[in-house]
Amino acid sequence: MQVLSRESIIKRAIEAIMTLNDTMAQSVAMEALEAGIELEYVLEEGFYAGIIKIEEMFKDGKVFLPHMIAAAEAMKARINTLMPSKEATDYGMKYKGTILIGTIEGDIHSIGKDIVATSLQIDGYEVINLGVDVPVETFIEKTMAICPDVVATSALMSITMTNQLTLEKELAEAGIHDSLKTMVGGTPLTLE
Ligand code: B12
Repeated sequence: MQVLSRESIIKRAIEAIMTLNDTMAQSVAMEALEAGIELEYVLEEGFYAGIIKIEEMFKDGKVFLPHMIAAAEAMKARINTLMPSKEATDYGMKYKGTILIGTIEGDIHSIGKDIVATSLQIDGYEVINLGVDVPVETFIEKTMAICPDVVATSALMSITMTNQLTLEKELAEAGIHDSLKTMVGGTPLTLE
């Protein structure tokens, strides 16, 4: 098999995500391993860079929702196949901690949350994704059972954003807030 250069592999990884070509994404991943390129580099500079480009195009109205969803799904599938593999460990992926993530109660938006989950996986975290419309009580129960390093929530609506605050309070009331960090995100939130 011909060993391709770093540049051409990264270019093809970006193209695979942008054109929603899962077969191409699979072969790029295998080519990268064959060429001895670190998996983390391919994930970050290739697949993740592809999804960022799609997100920008979506914001600019150049691609539409189905494309955004399909690209996010393609990247998630590819990363899920690669991450638990022996190759991932062999090629230097380091475990940095466990993150519990979900879209907060009352909110079914998943695309941004899944992109964040995948990018954290790429960065070496074990990510437990609880899905969407996750009740505050479920976050509390899972936190007690799993003891994650971080509890992360997403909210895309101003009305559901308040449930992120409820979770903060309930984690504190349950006496477990001090043992972890929380992370909140989603469009209605300010950087602050
Ligand atoms: C796609 C979409 C939907 C899809 C969701 C499909 C899916 N599987 O997710 C569908 C059609 C189902 C939908 C439904 C609804 N939607 Co909607 N939807 C959108 C839309 C068009 C895009 C959101 C999106 O996916 N963006 C792309 C992703 C990549 O960006 P993102 O989500 O912002 O995520 C990024 C950051 O925010 C951040 N981030 C996100 N989460 C987290 C978490 C952490 C921890 C961190 C660190 C960062 C982070 O990182 C992400 C990656 O960069 C927005 C409008 C818009 N253009 O934003 C409206 C929007 C969010 N929806 C809205 C509404 C009102 C609804 C509905 C109530 C409509 C209705 N009347 O039925 C329902 C919601 C029902 C419910 N109970 O949740 C409103 C919310 C208004 C508000 N501010 O409250 C918006 C803003 C549209 C509008 N202008 O009115 N929606």
